[in-house]
Amino acid sequence: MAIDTVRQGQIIKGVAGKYSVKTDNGEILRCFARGKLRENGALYVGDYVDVEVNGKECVIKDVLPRKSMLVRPYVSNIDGIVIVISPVPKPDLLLVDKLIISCIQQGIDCALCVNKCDMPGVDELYEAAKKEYGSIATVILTCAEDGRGVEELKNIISGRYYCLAGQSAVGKSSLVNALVGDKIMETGEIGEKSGRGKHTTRHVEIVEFEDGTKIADTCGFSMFEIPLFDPMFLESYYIDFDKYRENCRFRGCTHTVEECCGVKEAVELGEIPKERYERYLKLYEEFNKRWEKRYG
Ligand SMILES: Nc1nc2c(ncn2[C@@H]2O[C@H](COP(=O)(O)OP(=O)(O)OP(=O)(O)O)[C@@H](O)[C@H]2O)c(=O)[nH]1
Ligand SMILES: [Mg+2]
Ligand SMILES: [Zn+2]
Repeated sequence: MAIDTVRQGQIIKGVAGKYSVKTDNGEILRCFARGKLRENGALYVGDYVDVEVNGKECVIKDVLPRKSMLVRPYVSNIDGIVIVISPVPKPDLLLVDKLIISCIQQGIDCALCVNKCDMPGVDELYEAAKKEYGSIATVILTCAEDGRGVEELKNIISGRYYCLAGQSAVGKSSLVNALVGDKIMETGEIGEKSGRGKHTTRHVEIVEFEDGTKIADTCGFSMFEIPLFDPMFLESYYIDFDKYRENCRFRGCTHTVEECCGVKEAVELGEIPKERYERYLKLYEEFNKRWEKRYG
């Protein structure tokens, strides 16, 4: 059969091998993938693709080069991440640290949103978040229920394409609804006993505003391993250590066992939060173990 046209567009949703591709003129094509692109993990939400249109049949046949890509959450071409935490479920700041490393690796922006500001314990969490991450990311306080801080979030993402990321049930989909002003995303509940979320969102989906701003709602997660690299480079992704690194006596100091270490001194003086540094040590340890076993 002759090919009618080849169209270009962006994948805005992918569920079970079916993709929604939005073309430049706003049309949504329902597509399947071809050949190698059918394999798991070959296509990301956010990908710009070439689509062959044959009457009613639309087939993705090519992916254009990606500007950025993340595996957790699974998105591409984003300009930045809004990491969401809340008092419940209990925040996992090691997960936040890892997401920030991913942002720096990909050269994209990072904001931290402390959601559910109507809940007890949020002030302490917000203060801790500003202390730990204030020099790395914009930290904001929001409430998806009553709309507090949502305007500020809108300003951060304005004119760009961000994804929301974080644990299940922190309120990512609720924030998308608050931004849109309508309940377009399904939201979940928190288990009474476990205090954990139930993984309500099962696929990534991009929502676009009239001014071209885009936000991707994503699936919550609690486990995430950064792709392995030599542990000696881990510290270079801690940009809040930058100011103190020059005070280290040894070049290539990992700020772990070395003497005369500027980073350790800054921790002693309270300039680098102790909790952030201790999580760095934990991640460094994890990386070392994985690095030693890298050949099986
Ligand atoms: N009190 C309060 N509850 C909120 C707020 N935002 C979200 N919630 C509640 O938190 C629960 C989880 O919200 P979701 O938006 O489904 O969370 P999610 O991060 O999208 O979760 P996953 O899709 O599983 O990753 C729901 O019961 C929401 O009503 C908020 O600002 N304040
Ligand atoms: Mg959700
Ligand atoms: Zn050092």
